[in-house]
Amino acid sequence: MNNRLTIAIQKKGRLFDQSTDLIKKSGINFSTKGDNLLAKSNNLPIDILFVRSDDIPSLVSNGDADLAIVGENVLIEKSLFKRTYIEKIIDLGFSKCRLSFAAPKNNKIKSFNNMKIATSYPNTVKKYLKDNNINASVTNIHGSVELTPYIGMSDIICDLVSSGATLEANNLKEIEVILQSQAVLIKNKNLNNEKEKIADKVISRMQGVVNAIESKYVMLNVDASKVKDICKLLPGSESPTIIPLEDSKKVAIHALCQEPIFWETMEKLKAKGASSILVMPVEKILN
Ligand code: PRT
Repeated sequence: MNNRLTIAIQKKGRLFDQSTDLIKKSGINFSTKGDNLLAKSNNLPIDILFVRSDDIPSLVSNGDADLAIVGENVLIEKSLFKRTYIEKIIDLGFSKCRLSFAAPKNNKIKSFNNMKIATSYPNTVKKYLKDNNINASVTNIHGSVELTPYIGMSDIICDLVSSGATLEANNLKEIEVILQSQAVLIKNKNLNNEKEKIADKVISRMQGVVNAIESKYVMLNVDASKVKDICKLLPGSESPTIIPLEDSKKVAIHALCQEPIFWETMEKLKAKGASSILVMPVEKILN
């Protein structure tokens, strides 16, 4: 039996660069040549499969891929109204977007009842309509959703939005968000023991990379009498290290902060008497 773990990622598109980056930062070495659909890792029993996002949920549910990175919007759309064998494991924090209803700017929408809605996410939209007792018709269209109100195909659309520039360019206004999405790591629920062990290693490493993204290592000096005040200001730090300094009234505080450090936080630290405040990036964390 082949016990190499298969990780499916998007072949090309918005998720590709950050998915390959995450895999490489997790210590899985592989190289791709041209249009190859499969890459074999040379340091772990892992194969990377390059596929279309749309196909990822069914590949994982059927066990043709063991782990995968996909937009949560696609996962939800493809998993609604059917039984799947997929587990969501990690919110990866990139490719954030939202699925929203939008209408031509001059259209004053009071209710979605009896509207014609065009979308590439028919299952998600139908579920939303059902949950909210709205009676409307849904047309599935794969591209150029924004054009459909102008050719009479729809009254409103439901599409992904990130900056809002596409809606703006098409003279559409966002009316209501029905789903927030980001890239997620998913896993087949029925892996054998051998694959489960490799998957655990990959998941823990990927979690370590994701944890490190917002984390910072903070170092500063302060009067020993101010340690408590300063520690209260360090966001998401469990137990800072306190180090004596040559000047016996002072100590150095070193802390791993698992939340972002903004300028405002540094300014507050300074106001409480901290000096030489250094904020450094963290590459990986293994908890
Ligand atoms: O791989 P496959 O070809 O099957 O999928 P795809 O064509 O959907 O790929 P791609 O690369 O377009 O999108 C992959 C994933 O990126 C999506 O499933 C989302 O999870 C995520 N993502 C994040 C987005 C966006 N942001 C996004 N803005 N996907 C699409 N868009 C489109 C949106 O459809 C609209 O046309 O960008 C336009 C709106 O962007 P703004 O910035 O103008 O608002």
